Amino acid sequence: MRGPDLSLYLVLDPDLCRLHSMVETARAAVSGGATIVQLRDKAAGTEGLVEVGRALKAALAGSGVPLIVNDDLEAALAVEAEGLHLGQDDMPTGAARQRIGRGRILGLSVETEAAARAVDPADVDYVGVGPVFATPTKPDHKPPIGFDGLARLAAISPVPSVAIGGLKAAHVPPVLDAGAAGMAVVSAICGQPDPEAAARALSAAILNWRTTSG
Ligand code: TZP
Ligand code: MG
Repeated sequence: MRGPDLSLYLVLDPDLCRLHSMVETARAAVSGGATIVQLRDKAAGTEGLVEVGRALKAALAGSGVPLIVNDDLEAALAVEAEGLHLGQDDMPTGAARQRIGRGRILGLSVETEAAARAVDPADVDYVGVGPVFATPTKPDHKPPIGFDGLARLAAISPVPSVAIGGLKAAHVPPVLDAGAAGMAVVSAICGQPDPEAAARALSAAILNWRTTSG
């Protein structure tokens, strides 16, 4: 199976998305070119995730854009999301793979070289690498790794990498030059006055990089 298109990866945050709601933000971002969407709500609990996850799944139906649920395997299964994203402190990826089956996408956050080396490509489809920059969106983030760190971790990782952390449209060239398959953003889309236009600008920068350097 070919992997998902990771190039413009929207991570939804309920607080930052307040202006347009997570569902409306996702819909707008997909119209603008987002290729994959993650529901990340640390405060929701499984029931809350399932409720908004179902609404997101309905909003994305027919778009071909996969929905990934962060942290919560039970919610991902209940929503029939296309995938699950885990961090280093969440359940082991082997156990997660067993539960979600082969047909779903499994992502893993990686912040260190040791963690990148430990990724098992039999279980993990992509890694989220970062934070590239410090970001107020995730107050408890690990030390920023910069573009050099991103390049190192992307080279070590046996599966495609998505860069995350403080990234804006201007960062598309250095992110893709570093070997990442895509860029994940929260605040560059969530809470923007026009999330569709924000996604379109990011998408255009990715297309431009591909035609000039890719
Ligand atoms: N993981 C590492 S940084 C981050 C996550 C979820 C937040 C990125 O948010 P933003 O607003 O794109 O900097
Ligand atoms: Mg997690």
